[in-house]
Amino acid sequence: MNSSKRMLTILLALVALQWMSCKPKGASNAAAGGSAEKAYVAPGKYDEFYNFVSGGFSGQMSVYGLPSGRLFRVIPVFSVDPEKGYGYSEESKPMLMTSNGFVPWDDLHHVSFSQTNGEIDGRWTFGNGNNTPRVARIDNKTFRTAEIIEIPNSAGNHSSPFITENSEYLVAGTRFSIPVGDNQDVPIESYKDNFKGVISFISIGKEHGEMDIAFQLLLPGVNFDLSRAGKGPSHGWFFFSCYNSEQANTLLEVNASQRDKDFILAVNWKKAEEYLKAGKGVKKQVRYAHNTWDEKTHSAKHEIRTEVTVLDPAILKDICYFIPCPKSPHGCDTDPTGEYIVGSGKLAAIIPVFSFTKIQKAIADKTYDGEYGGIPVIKYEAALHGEVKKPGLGPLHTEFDDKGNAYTSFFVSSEIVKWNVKSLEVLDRVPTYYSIGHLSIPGGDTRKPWGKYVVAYNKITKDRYLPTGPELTQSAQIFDISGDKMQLILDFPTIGEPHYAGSMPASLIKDKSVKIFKIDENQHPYAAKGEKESKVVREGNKIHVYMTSIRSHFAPDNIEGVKLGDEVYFHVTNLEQDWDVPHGFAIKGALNAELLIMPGETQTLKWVPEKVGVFPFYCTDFCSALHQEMQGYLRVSPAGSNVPLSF
Ligand code: K7E
Ligand code: RUQ
Ligand code: CUA
Repeated sequence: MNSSKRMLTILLALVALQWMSCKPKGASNAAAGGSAEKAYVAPGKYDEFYNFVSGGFSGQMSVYGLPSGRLFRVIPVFSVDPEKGYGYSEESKPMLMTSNGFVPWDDLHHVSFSQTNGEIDGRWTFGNGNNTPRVARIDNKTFRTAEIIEIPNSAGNHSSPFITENSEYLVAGTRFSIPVGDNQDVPIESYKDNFKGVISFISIGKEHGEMDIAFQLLLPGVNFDLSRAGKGPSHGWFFFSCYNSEQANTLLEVNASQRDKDFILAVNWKKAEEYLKAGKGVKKQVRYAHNTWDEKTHSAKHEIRTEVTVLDPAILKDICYFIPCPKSPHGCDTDPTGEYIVGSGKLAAIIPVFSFTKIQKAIADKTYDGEYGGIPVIKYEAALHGEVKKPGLGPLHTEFDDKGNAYTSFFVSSEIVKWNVKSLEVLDRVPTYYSIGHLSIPGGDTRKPWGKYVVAYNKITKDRYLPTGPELTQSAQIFDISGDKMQLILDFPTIGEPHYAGSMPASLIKDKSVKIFKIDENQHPYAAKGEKESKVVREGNKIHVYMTSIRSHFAPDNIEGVKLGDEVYFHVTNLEQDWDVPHGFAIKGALNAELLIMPGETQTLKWVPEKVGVFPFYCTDFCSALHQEMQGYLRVSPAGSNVPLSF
């Protein structure tokens, strides 16, 4: 073992040790008296902020109130959700289609909000799928997934869905470099020759938010980790952290973290746009899914797209620049002024802060330290504003308040450290319970933060709650940051693993929230817009049940004449026109989940009976005093029997 390998092994062992005993010493781990009031929102009162939290490997997003920590909704995004029939109804299944078919799970790490002039505008929330590379758009008026786009030439869409200040683009940077192009069956050992790191710029429609892959950048085989757009003076640029600049394909020989410095990649996307206009892009044949939800037909449409335009920054020299950044950078965050870019090396003992002005000067003067994969490397000192010295162990992510301060999460030393962006002076530190990953301040990644709270999203819960067997909930903690000192005011459990989260003032969304879907506007092809339109129609072996639900019955509720070999489609229209009166639908033995149908909506459950008999169905959501009576029967007869269709 050479000495640098030995050092690294020791460092990794230390990190592991810290992981096991990460309870900060000498700190009081309960909210101090009086501070709990700050998180108290009286019954019937509204929270000040909506907090959208990624669900990690649950594949979902959840919505909490701040500062109360009350859970309002779990939004199904990349994973099926039987509670809402998402991924079970015929209408929602296409949302989860990919170029590999139906993929009902993903790993959702980050959220971002649409912006106008660098401020949150409240229209859409985006989330990334880290496994089968995808990005989803949630419509904040309905709190539903409205669109999912798959990312070709990519694997592990981690550096996503970070967004530019007028929602021109959001990005998707591959976590794993992979072989790109026609021949992908190559030896893994040929990594350095064949593997590429690809970043996608996804345009967002001004009016309706629809996503489209505008272009991709073909880059050396590093791993892209996180990113942030420039803002204000640095608008037009995007910054990405990357690790594994060794381009190692195994960690077993501790190859991937040998270099003293990895990189931040600075991308001049305005320049990329110019090249694109000038026809410098190369069209590549690929296959990726694009799925959209239509609110009028209450259905998703799945299509496969087949082309992307690729730009090569090793040829088009002035799009991309690497900046050295110490030891395995993770977070890469730009401050509200747009001048400072904060890198966080997971194994580094300092936080480097880069200056956009200095980066521009270094590019103008060509203050380079050679090239990496054909891309200029700016000299570290030439780009550096300064380093925060001895801030803590294992810096991960940084958010900002509206007073020029930064808040960095430290996984290993399990704390949040507050420091001043200009002076780089450490101002305060507070322990987290335990081992914080991301952190979030409302608007803390934009030009307009609301510096009232910082929320820690912790990886380990340990002794914070009553034990629940081997697995404990993951957890968030809210700190009041309105004063000089950060103050813990609340813990709350999360759904799945919370990675990044965002918060916005409730006023941006709450009055725009859709209450019902108007039944007259329902364009679902199998809608029954009144009980009189309810019917059962046979088309070959397909039985279409045009069913209505209203408190407290289904129509029709007795169906006969279905035969073995038939496929039954229950198209259930909820006729209610009051806010929050869903009806559910389930039938005995269906190899499926339920439906949950909101007022004015039609949803379809497909059922292929496998046995002769009489099968009860019922409403699954308590809807009135006669909810329990909301039921019916369907009779299945042998194939070839002459029971006539009746309802
Ligand atoms: Cu959890 Cu953003 Cu995937 Cu850092 S990443 S902790
Ligand atoms: S019934 S109100 Cu199913 Cu006891 Cu619920
Ligand atoms: Cu409808 Cu219960």
